[in-house]
Amino acid sequence: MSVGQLTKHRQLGLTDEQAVEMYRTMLLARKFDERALLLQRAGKINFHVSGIGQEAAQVGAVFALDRDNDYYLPYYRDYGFVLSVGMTARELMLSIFAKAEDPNSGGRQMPGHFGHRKHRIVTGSSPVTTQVPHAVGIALAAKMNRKELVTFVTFGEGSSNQGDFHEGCNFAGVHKLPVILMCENNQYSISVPLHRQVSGKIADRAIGYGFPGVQVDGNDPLEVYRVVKEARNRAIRGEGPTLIEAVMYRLSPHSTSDNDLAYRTKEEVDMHWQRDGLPRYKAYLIEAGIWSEEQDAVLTAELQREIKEATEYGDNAPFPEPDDLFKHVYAEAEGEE
Ligand SMILES: Cc1ncc(C[n+]2csc(CCOP(=O)(O)OP(=O)(O)O)c2C)c(N)n1
Ligand SMILES: [Mg+2]
Repeated sequence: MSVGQLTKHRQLGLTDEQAVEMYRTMLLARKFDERALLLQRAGKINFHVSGIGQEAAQVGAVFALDRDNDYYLPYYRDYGFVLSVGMTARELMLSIFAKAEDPNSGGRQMPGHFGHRKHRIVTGSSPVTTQVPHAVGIALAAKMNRKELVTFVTFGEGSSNQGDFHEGCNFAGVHKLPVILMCENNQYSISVPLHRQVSGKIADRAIGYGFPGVQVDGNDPLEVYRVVKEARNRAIRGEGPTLIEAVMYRLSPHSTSDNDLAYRTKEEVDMHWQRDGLPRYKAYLIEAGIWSEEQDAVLTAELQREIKEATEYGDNAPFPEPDDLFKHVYAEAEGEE
């Protein structure tokens, strides 16, 4: 690596501490995910949708945003995303164990349906890409109220064929709204490979709506940071939306209910493990002289403890009361709590 490449994070305006913090968050997301898969196999939780292989883009993107003001509309694989915004491993565990204290939905929603009022993480719905028009609407409100913020929304490449995506893009383009749309292109929509989903480039779709579309290496957190930062600056200047296509690979099966080797080969999956963004970024930090194998061992042990404590907390926490079933679903009659 050249000297320039070794100080890339500094050139982008990140301190050494922030660059390491990004790595810590990526690793925490990975450890959470691995534990969730184990818990599902052990019969402790019912279901898990893994985000393994997508952490680099998720974390790189959120670090480029304003975590005190921006609005966040993640999709179901976004553990690295929501941990970067400020959710904790304990909160994610409460969600997968479906416990009353789960901040996402009080244990009522399927896991992966993130929502956290304090962090402005906006709760989503199960039909894919419905979060895009929501993000566009919040961006419209921000523009009307002259608030200096952006909305950041993610979705899969398969989902970008849904009408909601196109309607949202068109409206956002016409009204030059401060919204950043990031497609996590992981090459599959359940069992359907990319070439059977779209014939063009996802990023090029932005041209049709009159705003820039950028393709970026989704395994490189610093590149994703760079393009999201640029997109945010554009949005704040009043120049409107940006579509970002982060190219990555879904290293896990679609969900714990999926047998991926029915439609892809082990060789293909193994090849993509070689491009995993997590060890690649660790190697960058070590070569840049701001990280070491010794520090990495200490961090790994610390995160294992954090995950263990979060798991025990989630496992032991009480389930929601049956009487709470309709809370936040129907309006309550006057006089009722
Ligand atoms: C409108 C709608 N159609 C179908 C589904 C079922 N479904 C859930 S996830 C998914 C695949 C989406 O693929 P992609 O957008 O590429 O995201 P990925 O799962 O690969 O991250 C489908 C078809 C759904 N939730 N909503
Ligand atoms: Mg996909």
